[in-house]
Amino acid sequence: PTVIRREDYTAPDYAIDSLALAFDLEPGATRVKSRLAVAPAHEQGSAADVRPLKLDGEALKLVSIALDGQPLAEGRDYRVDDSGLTVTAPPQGSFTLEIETEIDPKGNSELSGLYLSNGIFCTQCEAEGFRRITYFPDRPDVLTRYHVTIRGPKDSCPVLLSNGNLAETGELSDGRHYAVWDDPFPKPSYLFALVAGDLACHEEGFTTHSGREVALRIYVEHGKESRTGWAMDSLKRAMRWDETRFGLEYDLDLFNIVAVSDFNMGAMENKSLNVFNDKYILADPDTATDGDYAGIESVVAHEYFHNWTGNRVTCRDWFQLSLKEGLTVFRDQEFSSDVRSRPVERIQTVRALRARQFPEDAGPLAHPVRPDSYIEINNFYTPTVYEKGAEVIRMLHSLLGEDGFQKGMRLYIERHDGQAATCDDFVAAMADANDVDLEQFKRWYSQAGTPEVEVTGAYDGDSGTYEMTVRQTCPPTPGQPEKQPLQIPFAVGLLDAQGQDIPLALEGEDSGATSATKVLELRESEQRFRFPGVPEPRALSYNRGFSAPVNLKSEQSAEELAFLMAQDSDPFARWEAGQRYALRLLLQAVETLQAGGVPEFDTAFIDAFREILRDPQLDKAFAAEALTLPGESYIGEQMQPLDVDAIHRAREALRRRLAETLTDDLQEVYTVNTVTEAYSPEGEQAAQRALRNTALSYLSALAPEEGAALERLVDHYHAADNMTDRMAPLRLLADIGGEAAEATLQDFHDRYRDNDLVMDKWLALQAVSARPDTLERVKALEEHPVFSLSRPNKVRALIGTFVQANPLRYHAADGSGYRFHADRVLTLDGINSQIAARLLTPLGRWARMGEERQRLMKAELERILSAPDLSRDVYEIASKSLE
Ligand code: HT7
Ligand code: ZN
Repeated sequence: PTVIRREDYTAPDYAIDSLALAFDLEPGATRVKSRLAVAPAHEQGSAADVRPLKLDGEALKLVSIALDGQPLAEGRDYRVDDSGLTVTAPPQGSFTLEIETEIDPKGNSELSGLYLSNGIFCTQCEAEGFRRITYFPDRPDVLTRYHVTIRGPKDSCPVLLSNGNLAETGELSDGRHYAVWDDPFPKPSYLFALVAGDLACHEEGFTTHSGREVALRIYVEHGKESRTGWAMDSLKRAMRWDETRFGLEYDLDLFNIVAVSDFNMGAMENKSLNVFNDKYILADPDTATDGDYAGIESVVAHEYFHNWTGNRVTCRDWFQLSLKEGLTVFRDQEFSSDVRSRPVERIQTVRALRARQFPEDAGPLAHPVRPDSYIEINNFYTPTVYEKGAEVIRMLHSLLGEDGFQKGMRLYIERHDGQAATCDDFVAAMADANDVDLEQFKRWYSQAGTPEVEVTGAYDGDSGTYEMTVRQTCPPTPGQPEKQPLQIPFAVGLLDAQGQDIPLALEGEDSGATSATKVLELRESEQRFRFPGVPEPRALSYNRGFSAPVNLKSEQSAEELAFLMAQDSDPFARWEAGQRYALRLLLQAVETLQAGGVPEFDTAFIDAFREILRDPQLDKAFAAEALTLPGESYIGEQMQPLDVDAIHRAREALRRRLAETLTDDLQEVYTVNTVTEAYSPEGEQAAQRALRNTALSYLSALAPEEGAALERLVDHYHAADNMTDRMAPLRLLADIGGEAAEATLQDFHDRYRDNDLVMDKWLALQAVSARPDTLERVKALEEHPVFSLSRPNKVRALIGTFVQANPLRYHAADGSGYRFHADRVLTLDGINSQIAARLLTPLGRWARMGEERQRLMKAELERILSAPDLSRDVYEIASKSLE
């Protein structure tokens, strides 16, 4: 397959000033007529300057093509191949091209282009789905005005939607009707959308800051409308927040959201017609957890925020994807931090970054935030582009401050509104607005790998000076053996013996610059920073707030970590100290278990846990995070070869030790945090549930298979009046197994068998179970009527959960997990190659395993690679995974 390289970018030869599209909807044979107003994008001094017009197209049946009203002849005027259609010798100057194609929405199992989701016509065009609808320059730097006519049956498609404003509706013969939509904003083809079906609508209004009345409509399948309230509320709050914090207002009179049940990702920001996976719209207390509510709030906000960062200013090419995604993730994270608890949001973000992006950056698929090449762009919607991309934006925010960052945003939008821009354009706007040099900072966009930072400190009692030496390195990644130093904002603090922050100013700075947290600017491989006039510190607190996405190499003593865990004024650093301490104990326990011993755990750590449990001042959501041990996958990232059994046993041993020693405190926390008011998904109530369910989890580690602990879980489940409290014990029961667990799982199944989203939870609960027979169970569940390989949510819930979130059973020593995994990837590749490729990535982490597992994993990758008719998507991931 062809490798597309960033350095080969060339501007388009033609502009498409307007596009009229007319759809005649039929499930198996939809006709699409298009009229393109084509104009040369380059000076054409003579006929010799005229270039061929290349249009992308895939899986299309060409019905007719005419230029300025004259039919074209294949061979003479145009040629067609697998990737598109070329008009070989167009006339000089502007012209009109009319094309008719036929497509098959019903047979479109890729869910890219126009497809049917449970009888609803819907589109997904990012990144390259528009070419599966009609022939067109399907690239983000071709911005066009769209005029769309949709004709369809009135009974099955009473709702006909596209982007922009509704211009006209009317009746047709044979029970059909039509709607015409006009989008006044030129847009790239990836933002085109069409939806047609029998949908229920929840409508409310929003008045923008400047007084524009906007109709907000959320469309869902009938019967689901009662679950749209939270999404609507989230949308309104997001719209207001974007006005207040970023000064960005909505620009049309209508904003539509449609939720469908079959969707390749979470949601899509099509101009004024966002299309969502049901999962990120539908919620009520009985069926959605607090986490689901938070997810909906953030994804609804994320897609809305794209209206400015992505749609009004879009990407020049797909290498610039992080320009819109990194920035928009940063914006949705800030929204969540402003409306929820900032420290808890930061902790959860970092947990996710470490679980997904750090492993990617350390593996065979590592790539820069702005990649240099790809075979299939769909493979680059990655944690690196999204989440590390957001960290890069956050570092700019740290370096420039809120005012400086917003100045940069204003300049960026002023310069590039209505354009397709690059990551360099964004950084240039930030630099110019603040009159700073960000050349070195740009390395964050081009250099892959997670940097490592090592800090050592020395105190000179005579002069009262603390000197910090900071070294940075970055490990080699594929194609990048050598790395250069990065510009890193690195936040540090010093704590005195009482746990108070020591006010800090760097040598040479005036006293006005003194602060409790100092953001050091790292630029070289090794730098020294001197803080004069300070008392001897008791502990050093670094990378406060996770100011940079780096790994810390520095060793801190157990005492220092326990002290920071109890005292650090920076909540993130306080949580981090607990994680580092826990990780150290767990890795020691793994070694002990491997040597046949019985692990022991520091009482200082257990005491620190007790302090957290007993601290009434502590935010409960923070306490829940602080009491959660690092997960098995994250522990596994810190060791090589990875021993999944020992890790599981070590973590269980620490959980049990904590539960046994702190039983009374856990019981107390469990009891006092019972929520008695009517359900609300946020605030103190959600925090109480998080803390109470964390306590429940520890208490279940007390001889879980018998007596009181088991009873408590079953009672908790039956007493619950909301999904959060039902899921928490059920997840624990699924690990324990036995009669009580089976009965409760059956109860859950029977109660929710008609709710698609809840059945996904039921599948996932069983796929993540630590029980030895989990793989057999997963295979049995594939036969359940609710499961289908053609439905991405089902695949993710059952197979995705097993291969990504159950290291213990996935890495079974006999290779059965790997074999199952490869089999499903191969079958799925013939159905939906995007989903198959995403599912495949865990096989690429073979280098972390012991010899025998490495051999088994590589053999499966080779088996995949040798299969006939492999998609580009799967080929790229499998071949890179073996390099
Ligand atoms: N910009 C979107 C990314 C996307 C996507 C969404 C749904 C299905 C397929 C997709 N391919 C790419 C979603 C976002 O990041 O906001
Ligand atoms: Zn996005």
